[in-house]
Amino acid sequence: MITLTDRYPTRGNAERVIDRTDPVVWPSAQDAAAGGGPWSAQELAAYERHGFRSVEELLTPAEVTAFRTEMDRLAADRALRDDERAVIEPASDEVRSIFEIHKISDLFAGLVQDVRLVDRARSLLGSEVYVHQSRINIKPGYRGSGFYWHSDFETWHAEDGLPRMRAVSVSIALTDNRDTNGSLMIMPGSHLTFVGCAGATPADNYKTSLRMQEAGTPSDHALARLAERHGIHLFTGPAGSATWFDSNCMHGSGDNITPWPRSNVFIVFNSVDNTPRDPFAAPVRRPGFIAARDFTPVRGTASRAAPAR
Ligand code: 6CS
Ligand code: FE
Repeated sequence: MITLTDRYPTRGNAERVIDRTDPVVWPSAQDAAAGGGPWSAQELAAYERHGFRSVEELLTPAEVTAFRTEMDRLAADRALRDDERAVIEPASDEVRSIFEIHKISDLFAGLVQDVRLVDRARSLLGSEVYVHQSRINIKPGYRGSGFYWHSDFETWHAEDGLPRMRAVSVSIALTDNRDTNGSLMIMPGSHLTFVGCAGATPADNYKTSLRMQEAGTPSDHALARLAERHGIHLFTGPAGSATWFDSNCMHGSGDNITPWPRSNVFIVFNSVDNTPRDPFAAPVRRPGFIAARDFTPVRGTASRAAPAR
């Protein structure tokens, strides 16, 4: 039997910090830039260096209104609240996240196929892409809880079995992301370092990690080293703006005690050449609503939410 090398060992007895051995922008993307793809050569170079790229007004105000109304409808759905795909805030009974929204909602199903998202993901990953995970993080006002520092890839490698760093998240603001309401923070350049975390993955970890992540979080020492070297960038922007960020960026966000919700939709595109193997550091793989088992490439069409121009 062929045993797959684990390029990124994690969740052993001790923390291990190693260099990334995967490309950030995969080979064919440069051709796309040369051939007038969705990103310019300068944008690809900046993404390579920092691990992220933001786009102003990806969605029109009318589209933002449509998606936010749909988000409110989903969050108010009592049946969905009892569904495993809805994660409830620890300090209130409000919804913290809703997963697999592209399977629950027709409107969000259209968004994950939208060329404005798909073409940019294909260009960065250098291949056809499918949706590994979709979610809304509502982060309500007053008692919206944050997300501690982590690398998404560390979890998607350890618990979902993604072998390589060939996935990208796009975070789209559905409410204004302010400097006060718990907006996303990324350490620019941290995607080039992999922090293999100490501590084994507990059974059924996802049942607690989606509310408060413990396994797979770096030590204070490792975080201090990364923060000293890279600094911390806070992503603020009006509803409708978007940020694409590499799967291995060290990122997190604070609690929200302001009256203003910080609600974003996140879509994770994975390369069809990077489909999951067995988990690299977990007893069993996570359920399909967090780690898709449908690897059908997204087609890339005009969004149904976009008003006729
Ligand atoms: O475990 C996961 O897949 C999720 N957890 C976090 C903190 N970010 C990525 C993803 O939503
Ligand atoms: Fe994350």
